[in-house]
Amino acid sequence: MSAADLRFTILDVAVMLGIIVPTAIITTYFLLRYRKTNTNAAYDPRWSHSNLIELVVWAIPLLTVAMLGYESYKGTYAVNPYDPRMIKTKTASAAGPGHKPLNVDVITTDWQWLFVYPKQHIATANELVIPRGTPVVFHMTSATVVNDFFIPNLAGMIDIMPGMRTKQVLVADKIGQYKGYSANFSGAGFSWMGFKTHVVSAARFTHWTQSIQKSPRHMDYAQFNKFARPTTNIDGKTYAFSHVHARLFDQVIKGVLDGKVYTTRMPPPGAA
Ligand SMILES: [Cu+2]
Repeated sequence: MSAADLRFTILDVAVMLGIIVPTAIITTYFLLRYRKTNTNAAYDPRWSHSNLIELVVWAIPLLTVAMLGYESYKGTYAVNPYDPRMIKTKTASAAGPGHKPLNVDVITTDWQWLFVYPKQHIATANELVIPRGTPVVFHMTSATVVNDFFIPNLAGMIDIMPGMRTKQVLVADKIGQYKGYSANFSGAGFSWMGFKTHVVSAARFTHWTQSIQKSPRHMDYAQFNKFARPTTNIDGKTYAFSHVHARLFDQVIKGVLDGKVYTTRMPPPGAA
């Protein structure tokens, strides 16, 4: 990730210089050569076309667009989460052979994030913890409307659709805390629909999963139906669950396909 960032920064600067430097040189040359006091320049009132100028003003933008187009094309395929080669190369380059990717099911509600670690039987709300150098495969769905999974410094935007599955893959190089949020406006609680992403060492991650496995809060489908009721201003609040039902993700999808709607109980009219 950081190597790619550096490469693209260098490319960006090179492309900008490729436009600015020739423009500055040509502008200076024209100002000097065609100034009023220069009597050496030929006077040509019937001039209308120059192949050299055409070449310069077309070649630079065409080369720029071609180069950026090629890089975008390559970049798009390099981060395709549906390409199995991507996981394999990431696994091999990250933690060495034999290191299996970590699966995380992401379920969005109005307006919270539930991260289920199916193998560890744990889940967290509004907080994601992942080990450094391990490929993480996200399977994502929404219990309500379309949301958009986005951790700007780790993973690109991926739409999460109700009743459907989408995927994202990432490997985090650096230990630290990263901001994640939904990039799709989805109503009243949207402003607080953020989540912290903690990238920790593999040892700390194991320790963390073990401590969450002792959490007194459990998460099954009945519990999820309470959790998924619309709630606003959960800013900063995180929850951890143990004994998470293994097929919760599929149950949520089935619920949406069956037309399940999560409603908030409204106070009766006139009540303060
Ligand atoms: Cu989107």
